[in-house]
Amino acid sequence: MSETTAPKSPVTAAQFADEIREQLTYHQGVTVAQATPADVYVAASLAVRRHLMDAWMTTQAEMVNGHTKAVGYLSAEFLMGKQLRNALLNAGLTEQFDEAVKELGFDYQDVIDAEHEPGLGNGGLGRLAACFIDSLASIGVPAFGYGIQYQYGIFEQEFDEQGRQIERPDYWLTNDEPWGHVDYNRSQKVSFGGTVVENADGTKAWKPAWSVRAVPVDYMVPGYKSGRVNTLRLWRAKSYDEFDLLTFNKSEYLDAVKPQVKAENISKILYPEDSTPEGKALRLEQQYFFVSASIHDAIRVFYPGQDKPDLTTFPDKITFQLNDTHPVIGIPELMRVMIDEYGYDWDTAWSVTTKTFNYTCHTLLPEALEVWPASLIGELLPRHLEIIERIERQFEAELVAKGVDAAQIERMKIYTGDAVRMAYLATYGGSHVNGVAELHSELLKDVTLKDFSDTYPDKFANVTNGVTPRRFVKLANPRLSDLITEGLGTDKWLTDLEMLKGLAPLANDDEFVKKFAAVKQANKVDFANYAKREYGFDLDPNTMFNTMVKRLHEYKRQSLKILALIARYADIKSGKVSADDVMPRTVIFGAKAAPGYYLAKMTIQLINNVARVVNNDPDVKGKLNVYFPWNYNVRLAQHLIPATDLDEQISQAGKEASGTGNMKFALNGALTVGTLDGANVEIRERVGAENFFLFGMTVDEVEAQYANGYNPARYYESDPRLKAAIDMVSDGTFSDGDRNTYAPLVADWLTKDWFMTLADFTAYAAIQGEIEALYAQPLEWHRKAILNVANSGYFSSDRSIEDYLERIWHTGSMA
Ligand code: B1N
Repeated sequence: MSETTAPKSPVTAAQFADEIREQLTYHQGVTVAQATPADVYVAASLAVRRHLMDAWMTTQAEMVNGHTKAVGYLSAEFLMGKQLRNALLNAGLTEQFDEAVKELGFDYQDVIDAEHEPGLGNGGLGRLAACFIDSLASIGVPAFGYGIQYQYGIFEQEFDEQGRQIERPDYWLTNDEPWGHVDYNRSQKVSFGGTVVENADGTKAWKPAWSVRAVPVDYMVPGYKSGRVNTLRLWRAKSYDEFDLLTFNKSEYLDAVKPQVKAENISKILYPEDSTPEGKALRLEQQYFFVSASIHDAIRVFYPGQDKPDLTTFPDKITFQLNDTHPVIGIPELMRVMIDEYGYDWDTAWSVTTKTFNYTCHTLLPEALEVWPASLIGELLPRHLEIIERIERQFEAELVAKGVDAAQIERMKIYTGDAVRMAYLATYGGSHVNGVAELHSELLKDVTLKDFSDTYPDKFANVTNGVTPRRFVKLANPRLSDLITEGLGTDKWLTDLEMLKGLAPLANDDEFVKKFAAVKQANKVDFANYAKREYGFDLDPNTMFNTMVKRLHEYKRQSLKILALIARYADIKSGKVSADDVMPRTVIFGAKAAPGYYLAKMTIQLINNVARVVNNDPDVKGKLNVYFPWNYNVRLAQHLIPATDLDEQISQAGKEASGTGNMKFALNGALTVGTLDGANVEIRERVGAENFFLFGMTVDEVEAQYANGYNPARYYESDPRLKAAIDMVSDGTFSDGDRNTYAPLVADWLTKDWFMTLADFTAYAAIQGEIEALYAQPLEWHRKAILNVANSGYFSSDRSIEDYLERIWHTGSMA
C-alpha cells in the first residue's frame, strides 16, 4: 500500500481564485465580469489540472522506469460521471474551490452544473470500470484505462406525452471540454480489410484496404490522497485522408469526404445495448480500433524509442484485463503484432499473449456472450481470422492430448467454421477468467463455462465487484461522511472501508441513531428540492423513499415492482385496505431501455402511466406516489442514492451477475429488498439476514421450474391480487381506456414470463408487510440501516482491486 500523502502545493482560497482568474484571462480571454458559470467551470478545471500535472508526470515516469507491472484495463465503456468535484477532492482543493468561486462572485452549484457528464457507458459494466481506475490510482497501482472517446455517449432520455421513451443524441462535446488532452503526436494507425499474402520466406503479410488514425485523448485519473495520477486514454478516430483528391478533382465533392466520414464513424457513438451485444460490423470495428491502438501504445510506452523491443518481457511490463468480451480481439492482435510486425515465432507469441491477458465475464445470459460471424471477421480482419483458425487447431490438439472426449471438444470450439465465440477465445487465450460475484463465478464454472472449468480448473477465480467510496459516499453524501468520521473519530475509512465496522456498536446508541436518521431526512429534503428544480416533481420527504434504478431489462424485473404497486393501488381503490392503514410511500424509478428493446420500452410507458394515474387519484393522495425522473445517469444517482430508504434488487435468481447499485445503496444506509442473486447474496451475508428483506425463488428453484415447464398462467389464476393487477393493466386503467396499449406485455406475462415475475409475485407482495411494519418503528429501521453501512466496507472497489492484484495480476502498488 502506498503512502497516503496529500498532493503537493496546497494553496489558499485566494491563491486558487487568482489561478482561476489567470485561466480566464490567458486561456479563455474573458474577464471575471464577462465570465459565465461555464467559463468558471472550464477555468477551475484547468487550474485543478495544473495542480495534478506534476504528480501525473511523475507517476508516468516511475511506471516506465520502475519494476512494478502496470495494469491496462481494456474496456469499451468508462462511465465516469462529472470530473470537477472528484478532481478537487483528490487534489485536496475542495474548500479552496468553494471559497474562490464565491470570491469571484459565482454560485458554487451553477459552476458544478455547467459540467456535462460524459456518458461513455451504459450501466454497471461501464461504471465499474470507472470505479476500478479510481481505486487503482488511490491504491497507487500504475495503470492505464484504455477505451474509446465516443463523440456521442449514452442517449439522453425523454418521455413523450404518452409516457414513451424518446432517445436524443448526447453530444457531450459541444462545449469546451477541459479534461481530455488530445495528443496528436502519439496517435496510432489502425487498419482494416484487404487480404493476406504470403512473403517469399513463407511468412504472412496483411495488406489492409483502409486505415484510420487513432488519436489518444488523455484524462487524468487522480488517486485519493495517494499522490498518484494515472491515465485514462480514450481513442478518437480520425481520417488520414481529409479529402480524397481524385474524387474531389472530378468535382464530386460530397463523395470526396466519404472516407473521412467512414473513418470517423468508428468513434462516433456508444452502442446503447446493455447486457445484450449488438452483432454489427461497426461494433467489431470499434473493438478492434481501440484494442489495436492500445496494444501498440503500450509497446511505445514501455519500450521507448526501441525499434527492436524484447517483447518476451511484455507480460512483466503490463497485464491487460479484458472487461467482458468486447476487447477480446486483442488476443489475436497481440499474436499478429508479435509474429508479423516483430518477427517472433508462434510459440513465443502464444506464451507472451496468454501471460498478458485475463478476462472478466459480466453476464450469465447465454445470449449476451459475443459470437462474431467468421465471414465478418474475415472481411474486416482477414489475418486475425487465420490466427484464430490456428489457435483453434492448437486448442483441439491440446484437448485431445488431455484426453477430452470428442463431444466435449465439439462443444468447446472457439472457431466453429461459421462463428467465433469470444468468451471461449478469452478463456483459452488468457491466464485467468473471473466472475464478478461469488454466485456468478460459481455459475460460470458449473454452467456457462463448465467444459472449460473442467479442463482448466486453475484458470477460474472470483473477484466480487465494488464501488468507490470517494464518489459514492464522500462526494454524494457529505452529511453521512461527516457523521461516519465523527463516529469513528477519523476519516481514514475513505481509504480503508472495512473501518466502517467500527460503526456497528453505534447502532445501539440512540443518540447516534437519531443523528443518522436526521442525515437521511436532510438528504431526502435535498432530493425533493432537486426533483422539484430538475423535474417539477413534488416529493414528500416524510414518506418512505423506495427506489429502483438500473437499466430496464426483463431479467431485472421492473415488472414485478410495478405489478406489486398496482396491486397495492387496487387494494386501496377497492376498499380492501383503508387508506389510513397504508404506510405512505414514494416510489422512484430510473431506467433507460435499449432503443430497440420493445418490451422494455413498453414497461417504461406503463410505469409512466401508472405514475400519472396514481399521482392524480385523490383516493390515494399522500399514500402512494410514483415518480420516474427521466435520463437516469451518474449525476442523478449521486443525488438519489443518499436519499433512499428502501432499495430494490429483485432480479430473477441466477441472472444478475453482480449488481453494483446494491452496494452503493447499502453503503448509504438504505435497506434492500432483494432476491438471492448476484452480490445480494454477499451483501446479505455481511449485513446480516435480519437486516435484509429477502424473498423469492433460489437459483435451484428457478432451474426446477424451467425443467418442469414453467406455466405463468397458473400464478395469475391462483393469486387474486396478481390477477387484479394484471387485469388493471389490460382493462385500460393506465391507457385512457385503450385495451390494446399493453396487450403485448400482458400476453408475455401470461404465456412466457421467461424471468418468472409471476412466480415470485406472491412472496414479493408478502414481504411488503414486513417492510412497512419495520418502517413504522424509525429507530429500529435506522439501526438496521446503520448495520448495513457498517458491514458493507467489503464492497469498496479498493478491495476488489486488491483481490485482482493478488489473485489475477500478481502485482502491487508502486514503491
Ligand atoms: O456488469 C456489471 C454487473 O454488476 C451487472 O450485474 C451486469 O449486468 C453488468 C454488453 C454488458 N454485464 N454485461 C454487460 C454491457 C454492455 C454491453 O454492450 C454487456 N453489463 C453487465 C458489472 O460487473
